[in-house]
Amino acid sequence: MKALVIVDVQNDFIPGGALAVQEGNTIVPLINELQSKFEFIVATQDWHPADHGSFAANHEGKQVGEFVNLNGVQQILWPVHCVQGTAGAAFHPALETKLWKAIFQKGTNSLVDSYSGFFDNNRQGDTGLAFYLKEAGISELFVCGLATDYCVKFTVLDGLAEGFKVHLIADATRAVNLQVNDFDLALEEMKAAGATIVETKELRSL
Ligand code: VGL
Ligand code: ZN
Repeated sequence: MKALVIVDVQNDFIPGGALAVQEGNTIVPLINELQSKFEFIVATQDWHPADHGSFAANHEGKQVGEFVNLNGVQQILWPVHCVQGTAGAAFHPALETKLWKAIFQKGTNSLVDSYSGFFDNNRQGDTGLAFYLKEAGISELFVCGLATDYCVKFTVLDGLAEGFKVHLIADATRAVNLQVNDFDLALEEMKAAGATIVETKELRSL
């Protein structure tokens, strides 16, 4: 059975938010349309404690975009974003949520970042998403959301590593694009790992 996985469509990743992804808002109507095609929908939510180690503000003298060593893992520093319980961490207000089976929160351990909806970046922490999907008989994932070059990409790669067939719904994602071609590079990386790239319009007939 197939599932739609909606990654991090939260206010802080929308223009006006703390870690705004350009055009992040434009995917919301597409994702709402896609939801009507799926019987099984889950979402992930970036959900950091205020003292999270990925925030530049928590490293004296460090700026956004610089790197630190966080518990042995190289970590790029982000603005403070998606702090638990804040408006920035809430889902986009126009995003339909009532059909969701479950929400998987990630990035809750201050000592490690978690781009993937499945595991922390050092793979120590497990959100339970893989087990949950397998228990439900899901074998095929359709992934959309924010951001293509970080949380979407790592969710796709871990989904493949966990043995799921994975499709990226490319037009229902947007990238941070720290470098201008990061969206394209992320797509290449996902394809090389075994993901299929699809567009919303190909799913309209499902
Ligand atoms: C994300 C950077 C930091 C994402 C989350 O959702 O892609 N990116 N935290
Ligand atoms: Zn984050």
